[in-house]
Amino acid sequence: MVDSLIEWHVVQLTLKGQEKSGDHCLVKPFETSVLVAVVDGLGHGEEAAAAAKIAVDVLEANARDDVIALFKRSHEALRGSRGVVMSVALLNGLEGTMTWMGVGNVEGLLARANPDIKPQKESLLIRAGVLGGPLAILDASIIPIMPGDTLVFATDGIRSGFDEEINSHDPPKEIAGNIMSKYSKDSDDALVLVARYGGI
Ligand SMILES: [Mn+2]
Repeated sequence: MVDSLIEWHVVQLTLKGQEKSGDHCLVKPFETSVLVAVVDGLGHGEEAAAAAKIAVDVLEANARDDVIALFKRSHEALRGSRGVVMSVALLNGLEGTMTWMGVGNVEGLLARANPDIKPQKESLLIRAGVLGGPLAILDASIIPIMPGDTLVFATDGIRSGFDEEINSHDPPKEIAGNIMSKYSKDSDDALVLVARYGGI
C-alpha cells in the first residue's frame, strides 16, 4: 500500500488452532506525517486480541498526540486487561525525522538506503514492561530519516536475525514475505510490518 509518506506492507500469521491473532497493527497517515504501530497482546487467542484492539483504538483516536502520550493513554486504557507490548514510530516528512519507541518486545529496525551512512542499520531500544501492567519509565528516541530508508517492526512470533532480509532495492511486500516465511515460529502469532519512507 502507498500512503503519502510511505509504501508499506504487513504480513501476519495466526497461531494454529486460534481464530484471532493477538498481533495487531495500525498505519495512520496525515498530510505530512504518518504513525506506524505494532501491538502484541500478551499470550494468544481471544483475550490477547481484545487487549491489542484496546491499544489500537487508543492510538487511532489520539494519533496526533506525541508518542509518549500515546503510550501513557494506552497503558491507562489497558488496566485490567491482559496487557500488550507495543512499538510505535512517528515519521515526520516536514522535519525528516522519526520518533520511535517500544515497550516489551516488538522488535524495530531501520535500514538506510544510502550506503555511505553509518550505521547502516539501527535497532529500536526497547524498554522493559507491559502496557496495562508493570512498566519502566518511558523513553522515546528521535533520529533523522531519508527517502528510501526502510523501517521494520516484528512481533516475537518472528525470530531475531531477520535484518539480513532488509535492503532498499526489494519492495516492502517482498521483504515482509521473506521475513515471515524464513523467520516465523510455530509457537505464537506473528506479524511483520515493513514501511519504506518516501519523503514529501
Ligand atoms: Mn507474541
